[in-house]
Amino acid sequence: MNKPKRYTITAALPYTNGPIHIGHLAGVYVPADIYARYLRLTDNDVAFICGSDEHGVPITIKAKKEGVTPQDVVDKYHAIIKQSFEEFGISFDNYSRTSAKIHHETASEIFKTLYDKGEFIEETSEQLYDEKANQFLADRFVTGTCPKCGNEEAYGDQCENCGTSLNATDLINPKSAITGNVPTLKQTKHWFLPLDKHEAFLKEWILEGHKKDWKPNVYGQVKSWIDDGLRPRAVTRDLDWGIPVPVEGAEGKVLYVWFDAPIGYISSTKEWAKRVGKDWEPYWKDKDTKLVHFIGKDNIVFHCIIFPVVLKAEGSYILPENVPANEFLNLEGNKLSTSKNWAVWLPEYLIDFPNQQDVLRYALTANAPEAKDNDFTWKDFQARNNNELVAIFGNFINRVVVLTNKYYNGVVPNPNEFSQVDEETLAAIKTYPNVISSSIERYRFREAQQELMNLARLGNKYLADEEPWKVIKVDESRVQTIMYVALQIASALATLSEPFLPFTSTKLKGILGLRHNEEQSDVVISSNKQLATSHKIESRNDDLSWDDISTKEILLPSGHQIGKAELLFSKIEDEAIQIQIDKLIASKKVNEVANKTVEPQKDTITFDDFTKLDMRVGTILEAEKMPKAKKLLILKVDTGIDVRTIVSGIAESFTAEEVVGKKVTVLVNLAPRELRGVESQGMILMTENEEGKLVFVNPDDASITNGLKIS
Ligand code: B3M
Ligand code: ZN
Repeated sequence: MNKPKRYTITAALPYTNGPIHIGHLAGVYVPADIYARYLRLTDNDVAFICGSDEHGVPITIKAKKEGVTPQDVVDKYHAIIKQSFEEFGISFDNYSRTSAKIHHETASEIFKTLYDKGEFIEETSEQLYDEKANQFLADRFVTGTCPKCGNEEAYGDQCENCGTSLNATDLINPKSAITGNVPTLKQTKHWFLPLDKHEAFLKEWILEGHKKDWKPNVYGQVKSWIDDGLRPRAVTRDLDWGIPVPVEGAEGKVLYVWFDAPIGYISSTKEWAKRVGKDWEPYWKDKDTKLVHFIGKDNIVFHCIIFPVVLKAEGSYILPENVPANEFLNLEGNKLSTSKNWAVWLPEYLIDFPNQQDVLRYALTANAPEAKDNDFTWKDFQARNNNELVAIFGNFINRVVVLTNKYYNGVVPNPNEFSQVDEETLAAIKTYPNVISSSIERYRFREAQQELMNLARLGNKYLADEEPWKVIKVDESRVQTIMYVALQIASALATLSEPFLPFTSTKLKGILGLRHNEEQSDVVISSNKQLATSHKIESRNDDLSWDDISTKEILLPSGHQIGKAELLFSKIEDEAIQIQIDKLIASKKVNEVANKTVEPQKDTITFDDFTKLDMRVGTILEAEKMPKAKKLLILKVDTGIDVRTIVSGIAESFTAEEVVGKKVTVLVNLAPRELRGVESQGMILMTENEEGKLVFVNPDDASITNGLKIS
């Protein structure tokens, strides 16, 4: 498209069933924020839109588990998510929620329009039903084997292993996620969006139209779905949490969460427009608007096929120009998991690393899973900070500011004659905005950030080569020029770092005495403002725009007063990293215990009851299989009192040879019992480990874990 008149940038609406973690940040929010900030800096009209996705099965499952209502769950996490985004500097123009009235209205309206246009198929079909829970099972209420890749933990709407989008009835061996029951089939009426009917449009729009500009991972996934053949997809559900289906004869049914959630982008835009006194419609309906969806790879089908089909069928909307989905970020070699508590949670990071938002933004971008899954490790995080932010960026700025204060009381000196190196350096600064832009515009944020660091490297190298601290002793006038050139680089860094390191940029502008452009975004300014004011000094220069860096001859003029040196970044010590690693390991353990199912405790007994049990240590002297009995061994056990016969049901776990010589715990005063004609005079205490194998009670055996029952 020609230069867009405006941009609508959306970031996937997070499910409101837990806080944000680094996987969400790396995959969606940091890249989207870099893009939105960059566009604002380059004087574009931008609406950066997000909100909480408050419907859908994961939320009802969480509510059931915690014994609260779905509304309680979403109220709690909406507040937590919204606040952590603000503190982290994600500069949404609006953060809404899908339980908002405006959203219910907008989603209902779009459904109605499609319904009235005859875009849906109404069909009664057999759907999975949980007799015990009295409920239909769709989406994440049901798990089973993926018919495509064989993953045994596929969900009723999607297999996370191969990415295939599924209907619940496609699953092999389905199982209810509520009760564990095998579902039955029951008839119910639903509305289906006939995706197959839109195949030609999708082929032309994506397969032909976006072959070159969409990321290969996105394009490839979409192509394979289309090639596999599209099928009608139900857009309603039998559930009591969601947006009621706004047509007659649909009582007790709600819109499918993936029908309503993307419409959340539209309702959030409406909410924003109303608040700032704008018209929302051009942001969604004008052909000169560039619509870009930032999402994770598991959301591709919904954003590239289903939502566009809805928009197209509605008729008055534009389609996304690009959907730059990222791959997944792993953590210390394992898949991030909310349920397994294997994650770095944003609210915790913000507490553990105060005022270090930019370090995490930097590390996540440096290691972003743009083309393939990537791994976040705390060691890498530390190295990125210490070896790059501190040693390169921070070090350069610190030297420039300290020396300018030392030699010139913080006043930018007058340059004298430029050497060839000076000229080249000044010319090189001017190339950076374009280089970085070109990467950002192709959604290559890692590359863009590397280029930013290259500018800091250029600064470091310039100072190291020119050695003003030595030259000052022999040629004071040369040092004026050197410091002038170095200050120009510092000033360029202050502007060009803004999309990537917004807090650092604000701080650096403060140090350099550049006025921060406070109109950039309302959300983030609130958190950046404290920084800006804490560094307030006489501002004489307006903030520079992105293009100023390549077009203005002078970025920081002679005579301009800068502030005192202050560290932009500080070293992260090994201890701080170890704390995080220990925390991860501990939280995983706690979670394993919490998720383990142990048999409930039996009724309390008295001490007298207990003293009735006579347990002794014994040794198995002989063992033989009970003829024609799969489970039984006949043992001769030395109990210390006597040698007696005990019949034990352990033959499926041990051979007779294996147990001879083993020390065991024996309940010796259990009333004798006859088993297959042999009298058993006691009982050996055993436990069953998690694999279902019987084992002797030996605390040193690693397979014996807490809570296993001794019997
Ligand atoms: N809430 C899925 C997710 O968090 C979903 C995104 C909705 S975007 C409209 O992965
Ligand atoms: Zn699969």
